[in-house]
Amino acid sequence: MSQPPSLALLNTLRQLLGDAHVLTSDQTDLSSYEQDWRKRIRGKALAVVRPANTQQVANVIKACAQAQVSIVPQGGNTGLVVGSIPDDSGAQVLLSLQRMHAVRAIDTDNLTITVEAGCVLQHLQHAAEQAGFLFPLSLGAEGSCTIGGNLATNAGGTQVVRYGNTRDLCLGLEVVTANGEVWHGLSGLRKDNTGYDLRNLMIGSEGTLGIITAATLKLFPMPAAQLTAWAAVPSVEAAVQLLGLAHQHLGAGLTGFEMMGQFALSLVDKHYPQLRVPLWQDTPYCVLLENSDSESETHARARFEHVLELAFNEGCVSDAIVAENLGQARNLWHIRESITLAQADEGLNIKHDISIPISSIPDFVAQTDARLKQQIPGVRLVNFGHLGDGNLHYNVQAPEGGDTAAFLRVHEVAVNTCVYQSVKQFGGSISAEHGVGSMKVDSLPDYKDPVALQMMQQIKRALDPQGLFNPGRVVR
Ligand code: FAD
Ligand code: 2HG
Ligand code: ZN
Repeated sequence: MSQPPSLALLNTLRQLLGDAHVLTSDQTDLSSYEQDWRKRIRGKALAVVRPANTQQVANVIKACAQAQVSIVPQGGNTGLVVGSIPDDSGAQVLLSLQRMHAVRAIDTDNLTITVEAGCVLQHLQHAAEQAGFLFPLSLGAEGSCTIGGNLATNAGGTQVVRYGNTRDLCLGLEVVTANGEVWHGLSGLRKDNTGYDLRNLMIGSEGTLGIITAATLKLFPMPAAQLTAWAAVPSVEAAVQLLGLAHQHLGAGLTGFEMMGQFALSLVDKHYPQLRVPLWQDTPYCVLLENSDSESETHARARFEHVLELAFNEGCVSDAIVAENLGQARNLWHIRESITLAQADEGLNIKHDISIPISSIPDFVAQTDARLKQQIPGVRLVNFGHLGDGNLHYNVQAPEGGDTAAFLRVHEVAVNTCVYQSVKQFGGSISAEHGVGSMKVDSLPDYKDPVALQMMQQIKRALDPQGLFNPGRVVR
């Protein structure tokens, strides 16, 4: 008697990878693979497979393609749009890249590093640092997210104002295609106009077009000094004005510009009082600025103080501190990076990751705040993010003391519609850096140019005709 197809596939996968690297729920607790980071959704995989090298990934894809079983790639599972967990069918294979974490090469003359997709971002940063260079991608989840996941989502983070998104940091990719072939695109070239840009097509495709197995990335010189300042600003307009001054007077030295609303900071103060959030009580917004200098700390400090002095005189800063040492600077960044956790501690909430032309952000915030406050009396807005990139995390928390689950049930759809309509009005995007995943896939037709969406669907069909790579994510 022949085996059921799923059992036959499991046996093939075990032959390809060894029993220890094909995990099933009858033997292993798979919750860390099957549940999203926010613990809002739990799927069920046929199996979690953990290949050790590119050839094994290719073999897994071929076996799954033959069995017509779909595949969900996963790195650190820190994504915030539910794109890296299986659906609840129990029929999908979850492909974890975590065992593929090697640094393959560093070329100090070409200023490049080549790493495998499962390399954790923080390890990559350390490897670059040990070689005397900077790999500038930085985000709150860097201790567990992987470079493969960063590339697949085109992650942003806190250095984009100077160095760009993950896409801007990548020169070459190695990718396994939907029929199990390997595209050897690990070029360290800064110029290559030999046709369509497949690298940039794969970046940001969230596992729907190919499995990224390795990447060649740009390295940068280490700055001689990095200074961090924390400024109280009287309004969003003032924060935008401060950004203009910082661009004008720090030039390429401006490497970070984050804005944080008073309520967002009050949550950090409430849940992590040991972090001692400065200046938040008497101001609607605070700004975190970073100045990287290729000369010296004295030079950096003088330039920073000059900008802040101008800002005081123009009235766009009411108070400010410049970190005296690395420990203080780290603490200020730690406060910024703790908002997500503090918000989770406060209870279930609605997240938005939006971008708007920077010039329109003050009006966007004023109008959307007013609409939401009218729609839901007592609603609490957790507004923070990468103002230097025009990217806000315009998150929405239930009124104090309310039933948070009921809040989501009753208000989530209407809140999303209100925020997205406002984003549309101001010419923005409903996903700036986190991606589409399954959370935003049904909203895309309302907010994306229809011709662009059609081309995306055509590309998906061309590169993954069986629809086996992360189905139901990004495009339907
Ligand atoms: P996963 O979550 O495992 O996967 C994300 C997506 O990529 C999924 O669609 C998955 O299928 C696909 N994928 C993963 N690996 C591969 C691969 N090798 N090949 C093909 N597809 C693959 N994001 C930002 O942009 N900026 C931030 O500032 C930021 N801060 C965060 C802070 C916190 C506390 C948390 C929890 C998350 C934050 N994120 C941020 C979101 C998240 O960390 C990023 O999206 C990150 O890039 C995901 O990496 P990962 O390895 O965890 O990917
Ligand atoms: C950040 O910038 C992340 O800290 C997470 O992108 C945003 O928690 C969020 O909404
Ligand atoms: Zn962010």
